[in-house]
Amino acid sequence: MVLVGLGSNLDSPTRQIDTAFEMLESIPGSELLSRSSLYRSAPLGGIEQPDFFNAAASMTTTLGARDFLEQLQGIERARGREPGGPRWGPRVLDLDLLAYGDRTIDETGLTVPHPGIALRNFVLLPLREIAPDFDIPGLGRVQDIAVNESEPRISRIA
Ligand code: A4P
Ligand code: MG
Repeated sequence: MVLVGLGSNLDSPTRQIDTAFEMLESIPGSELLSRSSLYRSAPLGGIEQPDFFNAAASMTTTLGARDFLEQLQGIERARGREPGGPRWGPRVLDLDLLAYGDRTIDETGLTVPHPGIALRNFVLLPLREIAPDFDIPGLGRVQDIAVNESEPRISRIA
């Protein structure tokens, strides 16, 4: 199973997330298993920008991790994501490969599990809905990873 994090804070974010789920369904050799609710949260990272909308998906794929990430990046581009832009800055669509089965990968341009998982409620809360028993390499079961009490506000909206 692979886990994907979705985020958007520009250009009708809720519509961006809906469209992104549809586009995930069309990745070759892959199947969308489940999608989480949508969450709205304050931006993390200190840049002044609109609230983010986040969600997560669980999928299966026959693609390798790098090919799968390239598919995610292709979807980001197709949605008009501009290359460059500040780290943690605003974006039309951000798709992160959160986990790829039980694999641990640390290569240029590909770190799996995604290093932000345990630090971010906007990742953890949607993941708890769709994959509570999933064992994230190095972190353990999703439902056992503590939420970050000091992180800014987050609410489930749909
Ligand atoms: N990359 C390496 N591993 C991965 C992976 N597992 N998944 C590389 C996705 N990408 C991976 O990504 C930069 C590079 O990371 C890519 O070229 C890829 O090869 P990016 O998405 O272009 O850069 P980024 O998003 O600016 O950086 P980063 O560190 O991925 O930031 P995040 O984690 O995406 O954070 N606040 C709220 N509330 N909600 C959010 O969703 N998102 C961000 C962006 C900031 N604050 C937020 C949110
Ligand atoms: Mg990213």
